[in-house]
Amino acid sequence: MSETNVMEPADVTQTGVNGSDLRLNLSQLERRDDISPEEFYSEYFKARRPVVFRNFSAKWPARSKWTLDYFRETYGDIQVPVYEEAFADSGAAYGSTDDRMPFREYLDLIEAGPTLKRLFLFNIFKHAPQLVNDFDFPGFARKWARRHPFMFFGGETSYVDGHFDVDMSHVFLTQFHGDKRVVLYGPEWSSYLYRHKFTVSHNVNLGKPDFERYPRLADARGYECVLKHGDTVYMPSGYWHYVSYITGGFSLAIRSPITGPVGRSHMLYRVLALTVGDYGMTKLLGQKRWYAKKEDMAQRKAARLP
Ligand SMILES: O=C(O)CCC(=O)C(=O)O
Repeated sequence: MSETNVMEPADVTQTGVNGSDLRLNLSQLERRDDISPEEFYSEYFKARRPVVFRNFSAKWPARSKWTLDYFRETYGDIQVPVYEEAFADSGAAYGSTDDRMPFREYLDLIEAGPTLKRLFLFNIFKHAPQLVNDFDFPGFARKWARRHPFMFFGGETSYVDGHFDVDMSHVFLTQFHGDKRVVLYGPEWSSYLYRHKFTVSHNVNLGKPDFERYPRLADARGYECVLKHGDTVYMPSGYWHYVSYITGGFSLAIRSPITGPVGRSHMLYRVLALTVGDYGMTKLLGQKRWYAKKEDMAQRKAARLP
């Protein structure tokens, strides 16, 4: 995606909410009640501009039907993959876990109080395909998007480190239960966020940023919002997102793949960089040494920024 496509935040207020660090240069994300498909396409989708919709899910049966009790009672026996380790600082991949438990137990856990345990990119539809009848795909979501809706669950205090999605999809993340804070940065800020070479992630904890180690973070301009029941955030392709759970809760992500030859080649490049470049270097140097090298390269690159 070309960097000139990305609109810059107009109103940088520096007013963080819900514990956000005021030294991060974040403006509150615009919230819209009703947007026509035409307006969404020209003002947001084409302009790669994030926004919070209040009514995206207004007519979905899921809006009132999908509750902790509903999932516990109907799908409580499913064995779910549970994540805990954040990948910042650890060198851990965010796409794998061996930890499993019955869905019922997991939901009890996030209802009981703070826990770092999360369900990430959880494909509940594999177990319960009928659940897709509880929501509508937006008109532009073609076959691929319809096959790849995912759910995300997390306990109070859990968080997902900053990253952007390797498939470069546009994401519509709708909140059903609880509140979560979402921080977004456009792809043009990657060097200021100390992105690790070949990857879609960094070593920065945007929840507790270390400005001594990452001074250029303060120069990146992003957005933040708090998603509540019924809100949907539109995250344009290539946008960095950091998510923290203010209370235990869950959401549904509908993803729309990037289209056009430029978008597709960008996606292919990202997938190749990660699968060949990053994994290849990990094999060659070992996880620890390669991670230290990526961090060093990110630091050097940020130091050269104007
Ligand atoms: O809401 C979450 O837990 C994470 C969302 C996310 O990373 C995504 O939609 O790509």
